[in-house]
Amino acid sequence: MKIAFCCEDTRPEPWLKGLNEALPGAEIAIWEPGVAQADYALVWAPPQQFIDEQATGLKAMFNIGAGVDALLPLTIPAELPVYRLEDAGMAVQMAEYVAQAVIRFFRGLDQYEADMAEGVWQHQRNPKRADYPVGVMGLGKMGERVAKALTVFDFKVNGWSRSLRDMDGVQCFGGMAQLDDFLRQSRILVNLLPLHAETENIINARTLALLQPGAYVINVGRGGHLVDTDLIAQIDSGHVSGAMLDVFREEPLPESHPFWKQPKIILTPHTSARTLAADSIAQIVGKVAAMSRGESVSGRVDLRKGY
Ligand code: NDP
Ligand code: OXD
Repeated sequence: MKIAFCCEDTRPEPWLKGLNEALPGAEIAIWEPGVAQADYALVWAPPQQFIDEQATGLKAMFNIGAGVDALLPLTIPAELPVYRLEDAGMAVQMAEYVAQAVIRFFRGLDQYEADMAEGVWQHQRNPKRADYPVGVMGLGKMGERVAKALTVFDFKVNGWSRSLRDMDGVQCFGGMAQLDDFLRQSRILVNLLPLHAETENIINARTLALLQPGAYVINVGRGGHLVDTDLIAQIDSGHVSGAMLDVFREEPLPESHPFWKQPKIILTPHTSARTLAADSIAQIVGKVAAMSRGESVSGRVDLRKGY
């Protein structure tokens, strides 16, 4: 079996070592133009040239991330099965990250940190949990885990997805027709949508204005979901009280970007849920084995839908 590894900006060593250990006898090589045809490929943001050279001969292509937005601009043959990572150790990290951000906003920890840095010993008024309903956009592998984690802290949790879901302890909303109701009933907005044509720029002046006053935004989906200037305007107007952002239209975030200078925005460098090589390899190798037994495999991407 031949496996091609074509993952921009990814340190290949742990992947090659892990794949060699999991698949002794397989030939695993970093893709470069002109190399022999592979049977399977692991990709992250591959160039079109990789698709043109390899795609028609591949049995399957595995995206080593949950989001496949980097594949959407490419021309990929419809018959090539493309799979994405399903959780693979990322959902628990996402739940940690979002829970800490929600709790930070709810408990006013930024203010306490600022006070303590100034030597000020002072209590704020006790916040009321009921005043901080959280809305999670996207209830897939990440969003579901996040929504459930927040219910453990007794937050009122709303969830929005394309199709209407039914989740214990979460008030679910489905489709564009219910987006505005979902937003009106939420104060802290968590974005865990995939980025595609229907979701691009979805966090904008109109949708932010529908959130309850003193809103917060936690963007862990993709930078392209958020209209940056609209967030800054809503913070300046006082309608949005703060944000924690992990993903950006351009990464690394350019030095000149106004987010760096906005004290009410906390930034992290696309790190809310890191891809874990060992867990990801175990999932991919399990899927390759299932395919070779002729079994159906979950996590296939519908490139027309965009996720
Ligand atoms: P899933 O495919 O499992 O879930 C996607 C969810 O979004 C589904 O609930 C889906 O609805 C919903 N959705 C998609 N399109 C729409 C739409 N047009 N309107 C309403 N709902 C929609 O994805 P994951 O949970 O695995 O990952 C989600 C995203 O999180 C990734 O695409 C990636 O961008 C981001 N991510 C970010 C990471 C980071 O480190 N910052 C790490 C990992 C992921 P339905 O259930 O009806 O299909
Ligand atoms: C992913 C990511 O999509 O890390 O998996 O952003």
